[in-house]
Amino acid sequence: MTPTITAFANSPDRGAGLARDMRVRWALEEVGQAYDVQLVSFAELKQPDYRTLNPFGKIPAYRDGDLTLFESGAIVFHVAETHAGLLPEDAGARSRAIMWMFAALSTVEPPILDLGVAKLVEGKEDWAERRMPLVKDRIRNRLTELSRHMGEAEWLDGAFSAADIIMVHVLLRLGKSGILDEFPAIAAYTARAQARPAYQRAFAAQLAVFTGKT
Ligand code: GTB
Repeated sequence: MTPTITAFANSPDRGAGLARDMRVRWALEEVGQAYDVQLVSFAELKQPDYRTLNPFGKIPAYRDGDLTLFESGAIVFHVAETHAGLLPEDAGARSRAIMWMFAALSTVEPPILDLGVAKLVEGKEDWAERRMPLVKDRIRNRLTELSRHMGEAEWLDGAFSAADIIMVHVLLRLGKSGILDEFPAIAAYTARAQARPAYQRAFAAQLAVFTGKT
């Protein structure tokens, strides 16, 4: 059976690959699993029908036969568990890859998301400018720690894994902030990941949704 994922019909990032369907597309491309895409509008996301897929009314959701999943991390994990190539065979290495997926989502992603909140939600508050250095420094602290861990390593822990998909996609959300450039080893890590054919295919597929509408 071909799984179906949900994605924005009109992504606010205009095809920059920052919305979270990109992680799932990338994982599916890495393992060579074909997939269908259900494009949804912001209004549809909040309808009762869509909330049967994701109670929180967000993309991505994933359906395969009787199984429905939401949360991009859980979906990527499921893809990695049910296909060869994205989780190590060795039990310890596999647990560490799963640990890194959690680290990406619960330790590295929150301060990066906060930058978006600081700009888009709080940007007009009279205290926004004063808060911004704190927000950026929290990201820099995480990236300093991540950089120290990685050194010159190619991937987070040995071979490329589902954890690298999640981590790199989390880091790419820093976009044009310039913060990634302050960490050459991490910038090289994200560039290495973006050069993977599976990333390129996933990126092209989500970009085509945007260009197809213009
Ligand atoms: N924790 C969930 C997961 O990982 O799946 C979070 C899912 C989520 O936040 N989805 C967002 C969504 O559906 C899209 S990815 N939002 C619609 C809504 O809440 O109504 C977040 C996102 C949105 C836009 C950009 N962008 O324009 O650059 C980047 C990322």
